[in-house]
Amino acid sequence: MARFGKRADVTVHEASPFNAESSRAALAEAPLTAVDAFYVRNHGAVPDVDPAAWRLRVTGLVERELELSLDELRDGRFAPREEVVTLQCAGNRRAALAEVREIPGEAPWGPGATGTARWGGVSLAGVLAAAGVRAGAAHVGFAGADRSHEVEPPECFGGSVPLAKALGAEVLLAWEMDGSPLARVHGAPLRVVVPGWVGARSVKWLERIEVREQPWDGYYQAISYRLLAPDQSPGRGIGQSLGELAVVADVLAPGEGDTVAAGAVAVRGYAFAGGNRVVFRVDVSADAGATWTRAELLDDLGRWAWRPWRATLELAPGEHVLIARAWDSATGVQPEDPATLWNPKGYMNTAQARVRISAR
Ligand SMILES: Nc1nc2c(c(=O)[nH]1)N[C@H]1C(S)=C(S)[C@@H](COP(=O)(O)O)O[C@H]1N2
Ligand SMILES: [Mo]
Repeated sequence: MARFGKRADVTVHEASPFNAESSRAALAEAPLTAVDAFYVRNHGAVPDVDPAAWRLRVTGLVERELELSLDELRDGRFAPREEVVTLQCAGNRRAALAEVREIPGEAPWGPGATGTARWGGVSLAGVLAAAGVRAGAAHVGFAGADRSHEVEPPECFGGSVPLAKALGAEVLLAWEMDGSPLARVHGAPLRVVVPGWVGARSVKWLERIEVREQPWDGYYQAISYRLLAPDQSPGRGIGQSLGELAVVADVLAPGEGDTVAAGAVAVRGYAFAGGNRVVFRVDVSADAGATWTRAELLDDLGRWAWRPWRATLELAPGEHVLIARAWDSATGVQPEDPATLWNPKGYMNTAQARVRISAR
């Protein structure tokens, strides 16, 4: 059952910790994802943080440790900033990888562990400047107020990004989502938003920023959220720590199993490139990849957001498999096959999504 103000059409993978994803239809509604349909990814219970008593601590390799209240973050000493940012969980569309080979112990996320919102707050860079970053600093860590019991002993959720990314003005400490106060389930009173990076680095219920020499050594970065080769098992430092998202596109409408009128059919979806990359081309196929049609790129929401696209395809009556593939500004292109991307934790499924529809 949906909770935390989410709509009935979200798919709940787990009630506790609460984990839920958007439907393809909800993602297709508008360039910005409705907050009540926006996916939720939690590793522990949603904490109850009293915003009046809450403080953000800035520690580690800094000249001055800081302790900031919400009012102090918002009183103008740091310039307010908004960014339209697509968040995407590294486990988005894991279900397609699980069809290749089982992925035990991981939620079978479909295509809706992603969404786009206008986030409002201040740049992390401004707060780091106020603290003064000391020589030797190379990473900036974030610790949340939630406790995860997926780890023994339980620990807070956390992660870090390299200092160079943390100093980018686009990395936000956000208290607003689409112009409204950030919802509790999305990290109130304050969360990190790291554009272009796996959702896991956008730490919710932020309590502490730690400027470090080394990457975060907690479970969710040192052991989990790492890309492993098919024959590797998770362990401290094994595999590649996830960071920038890879290029990805999906078909959002029509959706899986839909029936449409034969003839000219409007197909819509999104494409997204992580890091500093942008999408420059999207192709769509209605015959399982035998022929491709160039899609029209729609709303440009800025470099940190997905690109909605549309293509018109002539469909004869019968069954069709719709596929989209995106190309990014580093000339990266989505690989074809989930089989080539399979990995033991089922991360970063950027294979071409297949949506089966019928035309009548
Ligand atoms: N404190 C905390 N922050 C967190 C998480 C968490 O479990 N605890 N999950 C992360 C993951 S894996 C993702 S994909 C995003 C999801 O953000 P959302 O729930 O607002 O959509 O939050 C990240 N931040
Ligand atoms: Mo995630």
